[in-house]
Amino acid sequence: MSRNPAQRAAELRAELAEHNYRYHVLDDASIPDADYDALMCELVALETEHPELQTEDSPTQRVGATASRDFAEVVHDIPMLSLNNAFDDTSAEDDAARFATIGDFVRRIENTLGLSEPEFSVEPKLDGLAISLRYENGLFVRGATRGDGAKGEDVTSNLRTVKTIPLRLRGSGWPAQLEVRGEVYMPRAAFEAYNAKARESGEKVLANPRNGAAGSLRQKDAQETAKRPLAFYAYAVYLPATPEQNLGERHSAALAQLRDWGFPVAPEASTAQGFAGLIAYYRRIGERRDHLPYDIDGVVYKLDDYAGQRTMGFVSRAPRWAIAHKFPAQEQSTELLDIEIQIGRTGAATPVARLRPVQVAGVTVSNVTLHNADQIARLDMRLGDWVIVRRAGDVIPEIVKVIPEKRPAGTQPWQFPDRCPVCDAVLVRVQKVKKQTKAGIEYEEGVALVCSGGLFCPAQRKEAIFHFAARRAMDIEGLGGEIIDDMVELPFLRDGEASRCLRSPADLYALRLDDLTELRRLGQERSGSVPETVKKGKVPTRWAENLLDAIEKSRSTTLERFLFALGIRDVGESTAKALARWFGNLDAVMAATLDELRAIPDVGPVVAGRIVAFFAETHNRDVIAALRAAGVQWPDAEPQRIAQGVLAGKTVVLTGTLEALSRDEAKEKLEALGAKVSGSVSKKTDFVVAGPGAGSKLEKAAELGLEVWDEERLLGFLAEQSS
Ligand code: 9MJ
Repeated sequence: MSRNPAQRAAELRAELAEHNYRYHVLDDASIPDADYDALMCELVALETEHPELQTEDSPTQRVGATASRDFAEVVHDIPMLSLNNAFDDTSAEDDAARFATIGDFVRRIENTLGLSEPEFSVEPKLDGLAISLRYENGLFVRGATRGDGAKGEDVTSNLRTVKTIPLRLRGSGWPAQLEVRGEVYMPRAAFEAYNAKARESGEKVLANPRNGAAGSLRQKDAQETAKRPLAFYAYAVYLPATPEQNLGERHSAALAQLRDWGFPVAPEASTAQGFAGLIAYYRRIGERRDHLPYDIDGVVYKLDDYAGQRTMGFVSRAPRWAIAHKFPAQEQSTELLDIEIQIGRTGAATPVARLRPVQVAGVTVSNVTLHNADQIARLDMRLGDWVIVRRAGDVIPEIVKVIPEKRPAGTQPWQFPDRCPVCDAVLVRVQKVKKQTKAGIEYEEGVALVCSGGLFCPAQRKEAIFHFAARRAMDIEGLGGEIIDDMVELPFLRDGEASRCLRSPADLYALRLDDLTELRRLGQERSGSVPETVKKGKVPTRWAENLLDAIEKSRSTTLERFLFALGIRDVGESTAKALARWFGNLDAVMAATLDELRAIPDVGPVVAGRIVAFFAETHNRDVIAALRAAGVQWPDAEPQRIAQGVLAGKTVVLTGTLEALSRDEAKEKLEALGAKVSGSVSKKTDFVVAGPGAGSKLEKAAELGLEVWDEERLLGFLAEQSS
């Protein structure tokens, strides 16, 4: 930053002009509003201190950016005002200090007009696009954007598509010429619905409702605008024929009149008395902000009495009789310091952004959970980047975008690590199931990564041991959640000279009575509930003996229970049973290849992948070896490789396009029923499933006289099997 005020002012002017252009002309804000406001404040302060630095083209001297060339220019007969903004000093101790700017605003009016506690029209400050509507003899004739306040763009045909803008005024008594101003906005629900549809059809989604409104109004094709769910609220009215006059005497009454003529006015618009009334309104609307059907970024106070407004007049281009009181910003920019991977209890790897702490809507944010690797790639987040953090109301903070202009040199795209940061096992990619219906499985967007070190990863230890001990797994009675918590957190286990926590299920089989009494002692000490009897040296050992018995009993088990107890992702009891039957012994299961596993009727490709990844981890194999060494055993059996599905022994060929199912899904389902799905038609084929566009395979099937199913028949058949 340059020290020289003239240089700094020039820098600020250039920077603000660029942001202005991007925001108003390109509808692509490059920095959050709060950053823009801060730059503007700095420039205003510099120019106030050094008036000689003020230039004609300074952004402090106008309202917006120049109009884009795509639309005809409209000169506003009555300039479109901008409002001065008031921001809270959130570090202030009391309301007077926190709302000092509002206090000054009210006092100035009171002093100038010799009033106390004047009446204000109070309105929500919509976050949309300001426009001006001209009516002649009750008919809508022209609509324009604000542009720079003096000149805007003629967007009449686009505005005609906005359903809440009256094309003809209702009632009577309107002046021959009327200019109504207000905000075009996109209601939140409409924005969500629009984006959901756009996402589905692969079209571009809108960044936020404000961008949505601005972009929609700038469409060159009004039919395009008509597709966007825009709405309008009126908040000002002028008489172009007699610009020195107002409509009636009070602004609140003029708004009521506009309502009668058919204009929508925000239902939250009201009146309030004096400073206290304004602050009460600000708080009331602030509380309702997240529940309003539209986005607002503050409230607006306007002296209600028009005569008073005329007396107060203007400074620069902003009125002295009105002010916008902004809510603390919901978006802030900050630096992305790191992306760390957290491993959850079940092994799910979640990336978390570590940020330089920043205040967002009144709360300090330093960590933001990211959805998945795809989100990081889509936003192209890189370490050292400046990012925009958004926190709206109760919503969890999120990173909405990277500021490309602020990217330091030499950054690299972020790569999801291959290995678990806690235990170094391989992270495997999985698709999370959103819902499962008869028609098939619906997956969540993007892939998730999961640590495959289930048996030994410290992050997953509790869950792994809990599952291992479960009734339907190793059935260790008495080994429940709280004891497991203590076991993996307290150093109760004597290991040579030192003591340590339980690390894996294999450790269970080495436990001795005094380990468990030590565990009980440490647990009671931690919770501060050591009974008197224990203090006196009497340790009850009954529960410990029972637990040791239960552990002992679990040593003799079955292969299917043992396989289930390992906690391999997606290997439930029935898959464990299928594996046990198919292979007969553990070594064969551990050595099985993907293809061998996929031959089992109950095992699809995803589950097969999980099994292979699990046994590929040396640490998992070590824990299994330790369990066996500790005497955990089961009877082996002869492999029983009989496919049991209804399609066992049948060969099926899929051809053409299927609509309700993908090819892979159809294949998986048929295989689950025991079928072998083959790529080519031969005499051995039992039947062919053909969708539209089927070619030579269908011909061949006809030649061989094979049975041919359409997709409907397949779906019917599958539904029958699963019902
Ligand atoms: C918004 N944005 O909701 C004004 N505004 O009045 C309201 N803007 C305004 N009033 C004069 N409610 C200039 C701008």
